Parts: sequence; structure tokens; C-alpha cells
Amino acid sequence: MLEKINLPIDLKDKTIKEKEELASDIRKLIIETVSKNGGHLASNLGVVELTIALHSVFDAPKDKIIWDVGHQSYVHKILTGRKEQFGTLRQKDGIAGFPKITESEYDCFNTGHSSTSISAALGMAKARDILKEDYKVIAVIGDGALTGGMALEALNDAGYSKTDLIVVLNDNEMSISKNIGGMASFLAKLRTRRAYTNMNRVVKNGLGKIPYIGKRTISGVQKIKSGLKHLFIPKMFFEDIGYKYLGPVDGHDIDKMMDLFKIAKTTEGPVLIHVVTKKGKGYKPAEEEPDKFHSTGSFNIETGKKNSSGKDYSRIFGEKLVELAKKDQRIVAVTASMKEGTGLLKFEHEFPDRFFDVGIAEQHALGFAAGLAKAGLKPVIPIYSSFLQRGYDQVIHDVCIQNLPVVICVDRAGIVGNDGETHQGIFDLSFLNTIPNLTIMAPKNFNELEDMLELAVNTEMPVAIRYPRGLEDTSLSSFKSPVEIGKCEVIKDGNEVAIFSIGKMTATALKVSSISNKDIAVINVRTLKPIDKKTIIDFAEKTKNIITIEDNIITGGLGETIQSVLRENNNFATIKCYGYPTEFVKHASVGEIEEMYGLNAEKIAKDIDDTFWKRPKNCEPYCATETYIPDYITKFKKMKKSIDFCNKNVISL
Ligand SMILES: Cc1ncc(C[n+]2csc(CCOP(=O)(O)OP(=O)(O)O)c2C)c(N)n1
Repeated sequence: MLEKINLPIDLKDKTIKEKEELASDIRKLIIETVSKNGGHLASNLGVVELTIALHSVFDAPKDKIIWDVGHQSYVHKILTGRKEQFGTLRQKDGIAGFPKITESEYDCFNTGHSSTSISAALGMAKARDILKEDYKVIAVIGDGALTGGMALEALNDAGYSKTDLIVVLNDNEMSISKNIGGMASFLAKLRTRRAYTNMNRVVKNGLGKIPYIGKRTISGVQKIKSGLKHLFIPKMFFEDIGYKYLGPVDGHDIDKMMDLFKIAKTTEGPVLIHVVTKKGKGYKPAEEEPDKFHSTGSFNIETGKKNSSGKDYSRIFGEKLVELAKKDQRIVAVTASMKEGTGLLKFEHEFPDRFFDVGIAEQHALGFAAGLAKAGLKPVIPIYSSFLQRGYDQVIHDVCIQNLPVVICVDRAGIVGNDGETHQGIFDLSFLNTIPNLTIMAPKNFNELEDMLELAVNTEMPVAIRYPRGLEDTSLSSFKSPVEIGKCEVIKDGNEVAIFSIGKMTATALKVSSISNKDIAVINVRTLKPIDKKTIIDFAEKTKNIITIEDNIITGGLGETIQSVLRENNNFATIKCYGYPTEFVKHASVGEIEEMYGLNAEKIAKDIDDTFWKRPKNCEPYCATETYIPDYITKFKKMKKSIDFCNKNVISL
């Protein structure tokens, strides 16, 4: 069937049976591709029929379908002209793992972070009405994403607005792991309503066929039924806040879903359709362990076994936290629905009473952690760097103004790779760097992460520790010295150039020093805030040439911090900063991205040997980042006067 379908229009004349055949073809394609490229498997397998039904009833791209989080948009991509490219999923220059407006007109809104779809849908619906246009707007949101504050804020606003818009609630009882919280319990009650409705039908169809007892039993059961109804059917929260509620409907029954979508299409005002799906549907290992196949690397289709690669930073963090928590009863852990990814499973198992999963709610998680800290506990809260962006104000307002001892562990910092722009963690050093009272640390390897965590939980103030996704670079294993807040670690001395690096980039710096033909010192910054000014100035005076390397944007990060230290101290060492430009970095592997942005050791070493030393004569000293150099060279050449001035004076660029 898949061969016959290129665009949603091709679905319109197909029978339900053909669509079911198509569902099976799509599942096969997704399993094959994700088993090679990695990606979000279980969520996509759960929405195959739902996506087919949506595209059968609605008319994309005229009608706008917004996928919350967007990790479940593979089926949508396959049905909207991208099945041929599907093999390139998440690869460099291939199709993205999330909806992208630049990739297809069928992707009407970029997503990647949770709980944004209803806000965007309401915005589009309002714009449509003001501009007197005619199309439908549909937000597809999971029960997990519905625990996010932004989704609840939007649900509240959209219900009250009376605007025509459709919310499809994809309820599979799972966030990444089992969904929790009051909303999850409420949805469970709504599902009971379906069980209750089904029971009614079973009673009629089944008991009715048994001679003698049939009819009398049915009427007896029906009497009980009306009594039960009031007991078991919960009050309709969605209806009370302004939605027409349809469902719950079996999310693997294309026919039934299409019926409800058709009703929704002609209904005025906000409509919420409750669709019940099974995460991982159609692939046994994913059905049995949907959490393990939520986001996966490559795996063996036959066995479901992953091609795993050993311990990573998250796991080291989790194990060390358990060790520390055994000694200190005040340590508690908080997660915003990311206990697997951040390495907290062991902690949850060992200390269920000291473990809190608050739903996909980073803002609440940080506010809650602040409360825990204020009342005497030591909360440790691991959050992926890009999701911490959600909680910026909470870090300032709830944690740091009160100087509370909350330890924020910024996981997946730097480039994460194939998940792309929405997930790259390249802004955290910059935005955290602005916050008073906050100490910011970054370990060069596993061992240093353990030491920093121990130091942080014993420091009565807010601390952020940022570390990357994946494995450590073992080249630094022999470099061990006690971690001190505000102190760099000199890995290697040198006389011609000093490289200041942070976190995992210290391994790159060491490699640069071994490839380059200059005599290079390597300094592991360790704490970005407070920064070790003395070591910076000492090396600037000694080498006169400073290089910084970070896996963050240079703006506001390590590079600019060291530049300002030099400026503040009237030091005129040459400085060149390696890091990411202030731009959104697309999906590709980490290695490919580092190569593209000139952040691998070979490129930096070559740059140092070839270019960095070719400074215009007569205009030393100067202080510039790479981007400024060509401009100033030209200007200096043109303006002799300026060169003379430069020779005599300090130019701070
Ligand atoms: C702000 C934010 N926090 C965390 C995540 C990581 N995340 C991706 S999908 C997901 C679970 C989503 O659950 P649900 O909406 O029910 O969709 P399902 O995968 O179950 O279909 C989480 C926590 C995210 N994308 N955005």
C-alpha cells in the first residue's frame, strides 16, 4: 500500500482495509529505519493509525496539524511526501526527527520541546479568524505533554476563547515512563468510562444471547448501570472548561477515529478528542518496554537488543548520587519526567520516598526544588540543558535570589547531535553565566563529575554542573587533582600559547597541544563562575597568546568571560575563541557538527600553526575574536594613522 501513497490526498479514496494494510507497511518502514538511524520508536508506532485517520479526514497543508514535542511525527512525514527520504532520518542533510517548517509545507510549526502545541494552535486559529481565512487547526498532544505548564495554560485559554480548534489528546498512559500526576489519574478515570461503555455492549451482546436468563439479566444490569454511571464517570473537566469532549476512542481503529474527526470538523468552538493508543504498538519489544524504545540508538530488530556503548555521564551522575544519598539523608532528587535519560532509576529504586517525578514540568521542578531547599533538604535536579531553558526564571527568582542550595545538573550540555536544533545544549553556559549567586562547574571526565557533585551537595549555595551526552574521553584519566570552586586545573604547562578549555573540550585541548608545533599550556577551567582570574592573567602574561575552547556559543560563554577578564586587567594578550557561533545548530552526529564548526583538535591545531600567528605587523598587541580579525586587518591597512595609534595604545575591540 505504501507504494500508492505519496501525499495525504492519496488516502482519500482508500478503504479502511487498505489503510490498515498501509499502517502495517508504515510500521515496517519505521522499525527498519530507526533500528539503523536511532530515533523515537515507541511513540511513532503508537500513532500510525491516528496519523492515517487525521490525514484521511483533514486537508493538510491547508488544515494545520501541530505535533506536540514532534517526536511522533515520523508517520506524518512518511504520508506527506517524504517516504523516499525517510532513510536519511536524523542524518546530516537528511530529514529531521522533528517537524520543521523549512522541510515541508506540511510541517506547519516547529516543535521539539514539550507542551507547546495548544498555544501555537490557538495562535494560528485566532490569526485565521482575524484574517478571515478558512482552515482547521489541530493540536496533537500526548498525555505526558499535557502535564506541562504551558499546555495547561493554553488549555485554559483556548477553552475560554470559544475559538474553533481541535485538540487531539493521544493518551497512551505513558510519558517516557509511566505518566504520573493528577491529570494522569483523571485520564485513567475517563478511560474507565470506555471500559464501562464497552462492558455495557458486552453485556447486551453476550448475556442477551443466553436463553432464559438473557433479557431479565440485561434489564437488571442496566438498572445497576445507571447507578454505577454516577459513581464511575468522573465529572467532565474538559467540558467544564469549555471543550466539547469526544471519546475516548480506540486509537488503533481508523474507522472510529475518522468518525469522530468528521464530527469535530463540523463542530464549533474548541473540541477535545480523547484517543487511546498503545505505545510501541506492533513491535513486541517496544510494546513490552516502551520506555526503553521511547528514544533509542540503533538496535537489532529480531532481538530488540540495543547496540549499546557502556557507561555514560548520566549513569555516572546517578550512581554517585546514590552513593552520596546513602551518607546524607537530606539529599533528594527531582526530575521533570526524565528519570531514565538523566540516570535516576537507581536513585528511585533505592530511595523511593526521596525521589520526585513531577511530570514534564521543568519550571515547577525548579520551584519545587527551591521549596525543598528552603525547608532544609538538599535537592539535586538533573535537567537536559535545552529543557533547562524553560526554567530560567525559576533559577533566578526561586533559587538564586534566595541563595538556596539547589544542585542543578545540566545533562546533555553541548552538542547532542541527531535530535537537532531544539535539543542542542549550547546556550546554558551563557544564560547561567548571567545569574548572581550561581556557581557553574563543568567536569572534564567522569571522575571530575563525581568530585564536583560531592562538592556541590556539600556547598550551601546554588550550583550548576554541566556535562555532555555520552561517554568520557579517557585521555584525561591520569589528570586528577582536588576540585576547588573558582580554581582552574593546569593540565600541562607551556610557553607560547595557553588554551583554556571547559568540560569535555579539555580532551580536545590536550590533543591540540600534542598535534600543534607550538609550546602549548592546557588549562581546564572547571568553574566558569566564579572564574579563576589569577590563573588567566598569569598565563596571559607568560604566553601572550590565549585560546579558549568550549562546546557552547562563544557569546556569553567561556570565550567572552576570559576576554573580559583580560580587558578588566588591562592585559593585551591575543585571544582567539573557539566555540559555536550564535546560531541554531542542525542535526548531524556530534563528530560531524564539530567538524563543520571547526571544533575538532586537528582543525584547531592547524589553525594555530597556520593562521593565528599571521598577525598584521606593527599592530600588536590586540585583543580580538576570530570574526573581528579580518575587519580590523583591512582597516589597519587602510588607515596608517590607526596603526600608529594601535602601536601606542590599547585597542579593546
Ligand atoms: C520541555 C521538555 N521536557 C522534556 C522533554 C523530553 N520528552 C520528549 S517526549 C517526552 C514524553 C512525552 O510524552 P507524551 O506527550 O505522552 O508522548 P508519547 O511519547 O507518550 O507519545 C519527554 C518527557 C521534551 N521534549 N521537552
